[in-house]
Amino acid sequence: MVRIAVQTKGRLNEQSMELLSDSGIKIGDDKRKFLMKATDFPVDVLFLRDDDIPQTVSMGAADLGIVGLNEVVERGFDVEILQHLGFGACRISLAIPKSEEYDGLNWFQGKRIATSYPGILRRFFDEHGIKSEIHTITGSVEISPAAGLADGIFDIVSSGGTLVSNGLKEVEVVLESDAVLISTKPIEEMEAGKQATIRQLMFRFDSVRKGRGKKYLMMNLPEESVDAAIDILPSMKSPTVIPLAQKGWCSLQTVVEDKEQWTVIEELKAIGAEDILVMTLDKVVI
Ligand code: PRT
Ligand code: ZN
Repeated sequence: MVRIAVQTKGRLNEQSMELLSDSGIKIGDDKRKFLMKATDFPVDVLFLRDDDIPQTVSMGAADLGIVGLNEVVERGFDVEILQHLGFGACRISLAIPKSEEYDGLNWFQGKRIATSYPGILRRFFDEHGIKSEIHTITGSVEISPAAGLADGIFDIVSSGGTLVSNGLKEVEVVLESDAVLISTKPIEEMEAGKQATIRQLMFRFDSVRKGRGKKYLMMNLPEESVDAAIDILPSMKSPTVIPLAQKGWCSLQTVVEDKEQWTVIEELKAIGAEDILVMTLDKVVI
């Protein structure tokens, strides 16, 4: 049995559970239980605060964990990063009041910086020879400059909206983060049964991730436009082209990124594509 630690509630919980469920790992939704067994896969899920996941995994109380890279780096426990999971993207950045003129890292010399990530910040400042007072606070770091508690902050930024609404500007990105799958030790060192389950799990996570943000396109196309279509389409290998009963026409099928679907559709229409179908992709198994 492989035990995987997941955030109980918070920003990563929903997407972690969705990833497990899309990977065929179903567990009940009894919110009172902190440990739940999957019904059809040799996995149980341990629910924890995200802060506790790296340590729990490093101690071996869970074999795997899904947690933000920021927590892994901050806590510094000895764990392996097996996979980036492609959600929970954010960065940890230094920010200062927007009225301040910023002329580089030296701005931070001798300043007071509020953060919930003192470990990462201390290392970054040490590497760059910056001596400043780091104030560790949990809770709303972004209000500390306006409250007169700090000159700047070091905090998680996603859209940047929180900084703007607190009169701050982002001046240095120190760490780019997303949710990662961590393990107690390298897979090769695990016992054979666990190893097989973990590899199976990683394969499923990877397939689910590859299917996200993609669409499957099907269209009818004049045969003489196939070369032009291949130039437009950034398909996985090359698009599938099937002759149609109607002479001179074929059916072309391919996969495109969500974000480029409209541009691709417009370009395909311009070279004569008709009856374009856009379908949601569930998984991509390569
Ligand atoms: O209760 P528990 O300890 O488990 O959870 P938590 O409150 O410590 O963490 P939670 O649930 O807020 O975040 C979990 C993880 O989500 C973080 O460790 C990051 O890896 C990731 N993540 C991704 C984020 C954000 N995006 C994010 N935007 N975590 C926090 N934020 C906050 C940020 O602190 C700031 O207050 O959102 C605000 C900034 O957002 P923007 O969009 O205004 O820039
Ligand atoms: Zn936390």
